[in-house]
Amino acid sequence: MKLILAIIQTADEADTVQSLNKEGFFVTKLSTTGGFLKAKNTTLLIGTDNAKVDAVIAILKKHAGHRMQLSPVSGGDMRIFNPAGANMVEVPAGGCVVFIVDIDKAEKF
Ligand code: 2BA
Repeated sequence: MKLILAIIQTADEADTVQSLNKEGFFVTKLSTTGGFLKAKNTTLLIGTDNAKVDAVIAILKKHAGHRMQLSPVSGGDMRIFNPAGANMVEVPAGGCVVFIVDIDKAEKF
């Protein structure tokens, strides 16, 4: 068994946890703070079988990994035209730091 500790952006928490739960994974959420930037983040604790670690990583990558996403802007040179009518700009989002730890034994009482 493994314990996966995933530090994610709090904005990505809802989608990530919902997707993990939907796939049958148990998750504990901790409200945490980065020691360097002092910004709030979220740490997920996920205990799972060794064979399912890659499935968890795939979900974390999809919902919490580094990506570019469109965000509305009111002006500036970086504006691009969006067919939906709004002025949008691509901004970096997400980011996930993962630690995977061997667990000798896990029990529930
Ligand atoms: P990341 O490396 O993507 O780390 C994002 C957050 O993940 C960190 O927030 C921290 O909460 C956690 N984290 C990352 N690596 C960790 C580790 N080895 N052990 C425990 N927790 C870890 P922050 O500490 O606020 O860092 C925010 C960003 O600032 C980092 O992004 C990195 O780009 C930079 N950074 C952090 N510490 C640094 C340092 N000592 N020197 C230079 N840059 C640093």
